[in-house]
Formats: sequence, C-alpha cells, structure tokens
Amino acid sequence: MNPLANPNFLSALAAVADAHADRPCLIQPGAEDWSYAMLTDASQRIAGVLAEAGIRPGDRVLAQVDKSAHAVALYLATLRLGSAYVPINTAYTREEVAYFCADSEPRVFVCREQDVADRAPVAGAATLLSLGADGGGTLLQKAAQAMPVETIAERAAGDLAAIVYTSGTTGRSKGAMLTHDNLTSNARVLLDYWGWQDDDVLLHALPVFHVHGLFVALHCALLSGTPMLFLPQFEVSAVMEALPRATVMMGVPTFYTRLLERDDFTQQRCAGIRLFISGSAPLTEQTFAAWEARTGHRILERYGMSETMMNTSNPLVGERVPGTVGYPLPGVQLRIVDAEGRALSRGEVGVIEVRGPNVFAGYWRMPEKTAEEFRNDGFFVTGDLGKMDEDGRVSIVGRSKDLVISGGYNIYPKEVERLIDEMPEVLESAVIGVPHRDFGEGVVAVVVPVDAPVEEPAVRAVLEGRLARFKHPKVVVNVPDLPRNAMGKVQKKALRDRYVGLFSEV
Ligand code: MLC
Ligand code: AMP
Repeated sequence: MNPLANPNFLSALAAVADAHADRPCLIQPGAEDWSYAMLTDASQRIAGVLAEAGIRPGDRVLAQVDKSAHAVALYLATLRLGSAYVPINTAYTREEVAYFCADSEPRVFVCREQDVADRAPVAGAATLLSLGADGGGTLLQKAAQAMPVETIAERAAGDLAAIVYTSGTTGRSKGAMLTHDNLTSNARVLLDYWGWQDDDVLLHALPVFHVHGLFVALHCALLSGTPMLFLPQFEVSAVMEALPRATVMMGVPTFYTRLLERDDFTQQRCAGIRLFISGSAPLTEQTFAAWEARTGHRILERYGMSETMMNTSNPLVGERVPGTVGYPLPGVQLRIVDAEGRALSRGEVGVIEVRGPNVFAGYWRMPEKTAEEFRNDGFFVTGDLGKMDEDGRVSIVGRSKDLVISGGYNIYPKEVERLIDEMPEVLESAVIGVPHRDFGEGVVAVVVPVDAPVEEPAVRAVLEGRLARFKHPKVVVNVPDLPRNAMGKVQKKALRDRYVGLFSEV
C-alpha cells in the first residue's frame, strides 16, 4: 500500500523517517544523538507497550512528561496506534491534572517518574506508566520487552489525532480536538512558506506540550527529515552554545529578550542562522529593532493558537513588518468582524475569525461551547482583536477574551481569582496582566481585603499545590475597592492602566 494513502499523519512522517533513516534527528548536547531510525524504533516499541495496555484507535494517551527524545517517541507511538495524544504542561499540579484525567478519560496516562505516587489517585481507570527525563520509568522498562508495532493504524483525515487543552474563560479548560488533516495541512504549508531546506538544523528549545514546540517546530523538522538541536528547555547559556550549529530558531518573545540581555550574544554567534521565528505572544517593536541591530536579522513573526495552529505569517521573502503578524497562510481564510459578526473594512479593528483546513474539529465533549465559538459558515471566532491593512497584512491589537499571556503561557484570570476569592481575608479580587520585561505580561492580583492587607506569601500559600506556579501572581496589590462600570462589571482595563508601570523596575 502507498503509505501516503493513509491520512494518519504518521504515515507522512514515517515515509520521511524511512527515507532519512541514518540521518541525525534529535541532536542532544550532553546526551546521545538519535537518528531517524532510532526514533522510529523507540516509537514502535512504545507503541507495543501502549497496545498491550489495550489502546485502540480513538483512545486517549495523556502525557505529563519532561521533554526528551522518548517523549517524542511517545507522541509518535500514539499516532501510530490511531489514538489521540493529550499533552499537558509539566507545571500543572495534581489538582489540575485531576481535571484533565477526568475530562479526557485516557486509557493510558504517562507521568514523570517522580510523580507516580502523587498522580496515581487521580489517574482513574487509566493505566499509569512513567517516563523519566533520563530514560527511566516503567514505560521504557516495558518497551524493552515489548513487541514493536510496525503497522500504522488507518485513520480518516477528520479523525482525532490530539487534544490540546486551552484554558477557558469560565476557568474550565477546553480540549481542542485536532485532526490528522489539521496536523498534515499546517505542517505542509509551513514547510513551504518558511522555505524549509534539506540542510536546515532547527534549534528546538520550546516545551513539547503546546502546539508551538510539539507541532509547529517538531513537524517542520520531522516532515523534512532534517535534524534538530533538541534542548530540554530554554536555558540561555545552552541556547547560546547551540546557536552556531543551527540554521533556524523558533521561540516565544522571552527567548529573544533573554538572548539580547547577554552582552556576549553577537552577530557572529548567529552567523549560520537563516531564519528566526517568533510567536505565541506579541513581539514588541523594540525587541524586533534591537534584534535587527544586534544580529542583522529581522525576526519573522507569525500568529497561531491551539485551536487553529498557525494562521498567519510574515513572509520569508519580502517585508517583515514589526508589530504585524503577516498574511493569512495559504488555505487559511481570515476576516475581521464586529461584535455581530459583520465583516469590517480594511484598517478597522475587530475580532479575528478564521476558517481553513488548520481549524480544529471542536472542543472535546463541549458541543455548546463549540457552537458558541463557530459561525454558521464555519469561521472560528478566535477572541483576538486585530485589523487587516490594504494589502492584507494582519496586526493583532488586543484580545476580547480575558487572558494573560506570560512568557508564552496562557493564564485565565478567572482560574486564579476563584481561588483567591476563597480566602476568608479577601472580599474580592481581580487578576490582570501588565507589561513585564521578561515575560511580556506579568500576573498581578488586585485584592480588596476584608480588613488587614493581604500579603503576597499568603496568596502564594493558598495557590501552592493547586495552581501551576507560572499562574501565581508575581505581585499582590491591596485596594479599598475595584473600579466598576455602570453594569457593575470590574473594569480590568482601568486596572491595567493603573498598574502599567508596576514591573518597570523588574
Ligand atoms: C516559568 N515561570 C513563569 C513562566 N515560566 N512565570 C510566568 N510565565 C512563564 N511563562 C516561573 C516558574 O513558575 C518559576 O516560578 C520561575 O518562573 C522559574 O521557572 P523556570 O521553569 O526555571 O522558568 P524558565 O525556564 O525561566 O521559563 C521561562 C520560559 C518558559 C519563557 C523559558 O516559560 C517557556 O519555555 N515558555 C514557552 C511557552 C510556550 O511554548 N508557549 C507556546 C504555547 S502555544 P517559581 O515561583 O516557582 O520560582 C501557542 C500557540 C502559538 O501559544 O501561537 O504558538
Ligand atoms: P494558546 O491558546 O496557548 O494556543 O494561545 C493562543 C493565543 O496566543 C492567541 O489566541 C493569541 O492571543 C496569542 N498569540 C499567538 N501568537 C501571537 C502573536 N504573534 N502575537 C500576538 N499574540 C499571539
């Protein structure tokens, strides 16, 4: 059978891996490099373990694991069996994980080795396996004995390939259902749009539990059979060291600002780079300009989200304009509408809506929420505010959703406010994001105390173990009352304006 006849995205990846079997795939400074053949072999063995655990097409595999070559193999093994990969942030606490387990009902849950005892009570009916960053854990013990699975499950283009959780405005996370066609179409478009070359080497320092690191970055390399410099996380010295061997780097804006802070970060260090790509959060015009001044490179900014993967991109050839996210990618339709869904003219600010093969199939087990966020003609309402200029170039100017993006991670204020409001010494709270030099936006809790001021350690203590630490407020401010509009709604914009300079000293 022609492997490409199977719409399972892994068919396309496997064909490339076979054609590049002896090529390096995951170059891991300080650890063993993996060839494409090694990745295939590891993923076939892990698929054997998952199959023994009873995984069938459509079943979910929940993964809360450190970044490693085996974590990539686990993702590919899940696709091989036609099951859906459900990656979650390693920072999530047991309480948060309990929700993802209950909601996604995985047949297998793979957690970090050190988390087994803590996660067991929330694993439900799932088989709990573990994976250590250094290769330890029950998954690989079993894989050493398992019968490798060489076949790739037949899937339809519209079948589920992954569920990516994205926080909801009500505080309840929604699982965005991504199909094989979503993954395939977006990866193919990006390879072409960014001119991926056979001698490219991607510097991969992003986490592999969000679409940026897991899909955008990984797929570009895997679908072209090119190597990645695969770093366990963004650590500025390690990135500096790897840069001279790379040709492409993808990152959130914090990667770029942290590199700029290093005096020894020079143009020579990126002499081999052909493309720097930024996304997941706004890249400021200052960072764009400082980067160009230091390196001679104009960063290519693109715009995406978990529900749609990549929507727009600045061009590879042609003007990359700071403060804009470029043009809709081929096949992606994008329009700017008013609150009633009426199309706006060029230059007018409204909500961004998108339609195309990249747009997800809906929210997992939330048909009402899905219906609310899709128009009748199939356009998805992103919740981002933007405008399109005369030649079709898109700029993002804000968000209609109450969301903070800090270092590329999303934080929904409601989730934090709900826990702070439970404190007996708090009357009410409002959580906002204000400009932060390192993270783009920093989380601030504005609190109305019942009596004595509420101190930051008390707030942290309440959130500890319940909410991932990156969501914790970096600062707690006490106020006698919250500004409200005539309808009684808290005016977050007024608060953001009031505290705009709070982190200017940070
Ligand atoms: C870590 N911390 C953060 C944070 N990351 N706080 C706020 N925002 C963040 N993003 C906190 C930790 O809780 C901890 O606090 C302290 O900082 C140190 O933790 P760390 O793990 O050592 O942090 P660091 O390594 O410095 O991480 C920063 C970072 C990382 C920017 C490298 O956050 C990162 O890799 N971000 C990338 C996110 C990403 O991939 N987003 C893509 C989403 S997909 P404490 O209190 O414990 O000391 C998407 C779609 C699209 O948006 O378009 O791509
Ligand atoms: P997530 O839900 O984690 O996938 O985050 C997606 C959100 O990140 C989008 O809805 C945007 O608000 C934001 N985003 C992604 N890329 C950009 C960008 N280049 N500029 C501004 N915001 C961005």
